[in-house]
Amino acid sequence: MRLLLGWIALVLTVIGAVPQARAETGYDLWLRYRPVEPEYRERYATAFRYLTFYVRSEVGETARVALLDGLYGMTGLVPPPSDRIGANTLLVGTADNPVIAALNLPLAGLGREGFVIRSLTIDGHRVTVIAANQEVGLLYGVFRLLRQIQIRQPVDALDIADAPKLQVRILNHWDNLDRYVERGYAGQSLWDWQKLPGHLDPRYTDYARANASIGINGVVLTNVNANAEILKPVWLEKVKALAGVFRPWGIRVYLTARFSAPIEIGGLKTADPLDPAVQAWWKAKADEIYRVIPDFGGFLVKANSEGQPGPADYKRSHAEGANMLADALAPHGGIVMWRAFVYAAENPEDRAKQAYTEFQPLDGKFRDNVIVQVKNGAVDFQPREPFHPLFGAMPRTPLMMEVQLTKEYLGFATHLAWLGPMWEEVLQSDTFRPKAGTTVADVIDTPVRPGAVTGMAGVANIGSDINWTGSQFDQANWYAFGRFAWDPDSKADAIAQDWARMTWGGDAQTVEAILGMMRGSREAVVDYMTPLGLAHLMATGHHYGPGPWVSDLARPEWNPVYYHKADASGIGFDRTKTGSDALAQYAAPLAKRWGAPDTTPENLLLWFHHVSWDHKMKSGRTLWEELLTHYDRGVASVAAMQARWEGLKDRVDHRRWEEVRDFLAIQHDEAKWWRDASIAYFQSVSKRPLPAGVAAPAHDLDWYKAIDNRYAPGNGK
Ligand code: BDP
Repeated sequence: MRLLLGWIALVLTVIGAVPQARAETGYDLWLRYRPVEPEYRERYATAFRYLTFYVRSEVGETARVALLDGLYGMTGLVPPPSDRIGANTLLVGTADNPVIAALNLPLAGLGREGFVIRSLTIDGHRVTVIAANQEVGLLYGVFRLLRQIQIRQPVDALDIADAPKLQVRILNHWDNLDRYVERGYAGQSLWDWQKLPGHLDPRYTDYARANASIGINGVVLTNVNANAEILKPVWLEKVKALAGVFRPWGIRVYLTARFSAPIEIGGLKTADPLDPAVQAWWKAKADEIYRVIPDFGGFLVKANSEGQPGPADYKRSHAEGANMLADALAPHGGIVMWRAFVYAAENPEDRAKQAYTEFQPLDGKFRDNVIVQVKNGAVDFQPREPFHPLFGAMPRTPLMMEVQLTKEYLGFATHLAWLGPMWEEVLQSDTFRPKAGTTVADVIDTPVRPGAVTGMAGVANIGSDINWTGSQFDQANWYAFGRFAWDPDSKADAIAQDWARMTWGGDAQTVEAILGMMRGSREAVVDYMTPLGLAHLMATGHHYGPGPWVSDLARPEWNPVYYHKADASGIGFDRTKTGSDALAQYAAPLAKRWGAPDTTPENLLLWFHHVSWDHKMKSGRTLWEELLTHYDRGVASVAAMQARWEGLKDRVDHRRWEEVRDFLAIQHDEAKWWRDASIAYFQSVSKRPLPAGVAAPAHDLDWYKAIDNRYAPGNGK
């Protein structure tokens, strides 16, 4: 017995001594709010000893509770409410409150969602103020103040004024009504439609809180490959229930609109956008939606792409289709996000060109409440693509950028790939339109006319998994999306730093190691999957693993061989004048720079050029050797991440640590799989030997070709 008690005591001591050992699942995301270290506790507890929070509405109340929740978690104290402003008061309120108004804070230019956080002296007392024009601004201000504490910043000389640069900061959920998530690697859809509206899963609130904490203010609930059912009354009641949970967090709901809905659920014979009966049907539908959900955000539409119905079915343009829906929503203040991700299986034009060809001539033809949603690159969410040529090419049309958080083409949830650098790379690309120095970020955050809608969309990576995103590190991509949508000029590294500290704890050594892993992780994926500007070499359908040899699919552009065009002479897609001339869709200085192999950045070389296997690279190696170097570097980078993570074993709670360790091991195996399969295939085409020191693939090409992963998750249905 004594021995047993001794053991219990020992175990308790150990647990007490190593608080990191407590199992965490990742459910708390970057909002862990663990107690701050003793040396910080006094500082934060003192600064916010009392709270004066002027609440006017549901959103204000949400902000107040979120604040108390965070402060309590981190300092162990709940500041008592106080109606007189004395020393160490945290004062929170909107500009229409006389106490706030009297402070003359610079709120004028900050709009609905902006806020000011300031350290002030009022009547000789040190006070901290969070002020905003609307209560939703207070919500964002509260999360910003909490972040200061989470990352252990001083709070005694605060002077922050901030507002989002984009209006619509929205997640696109590719969620089907049966809870299957297209390209989802994190379990089922969060939306438990069958139990809605009767049961509101508390997770909806946790989800909304996480979004609000990073400024996301819109959610498209349904898949772009749309189902008209969602527009039926019984489903709208379910949507209303979700909208009710999200509203206090400043979030609006949107739906995808299936273009053929008037036929499928309306009993009409046509969905022709110029047909008065069709127009009347959509108007009535919009009126009905707004009766149920007065602050409904609007529609997201994928039309005439990958088999979806659309205006072209009636020989109408995308503008005619979008405008018809826009007119139905306009009286209620709703918007249409019309996707430019358009390519048709019947169209022989280079797939990278089709969106521009179709949309650029429509510049200026869309209603004011239409925003065209453009993917970051011209093909399809590849590990690396040059920015989409439509950015800067439609100066009279609002454009929003769409990025993919869910890693369909970057190894699913088990590959650690921090996407911040990819988004920063695209956003900071110079479009040269209308002049040098106009970045993609400038294009999307400068309204095309005063008040014109702006935005950014992220294809969600969120599902029912306990850790939300399928892996701990994919939470960083959700987090980063919010931060970039708030400020497209953000720096990925600064975001990673905040995320790492909030998610894994404040200790500098841990954060540095995690940042070291994150920084190079996207490039590692590029290296072992699609180096030097290659793209779309993934296996058919599910896109899990390599399939560069695939050449037997019905349409040319479904086949990886279409994208790499490797033959005995060389490899790469000629998009110059001698080839598809997709380059002509970019501004002249870029077309010129990228028009010759020598002036094209090597990381885009094979996107634009078909070059010989013996082409001399800057390193002095031939292209063939360079390709091999990249494959090896990719695998080595994953091994380096594993080594770093090993070093964090006792610094990170065990459950999350083990999950990451296991996923890195999977990633390492799969990086080798990519490397070996790619080398085996390209060697069969290039007929070049492997230089000394480059390991031969573990198996022959047929072995890789025979791999069948037909049940890999997330495949489109
Ligand atoms: C592709 C996905 C497909 C989506 C499509 C889209 O494979 O599942 O429906 O994008 O964005 O990359 O519409």
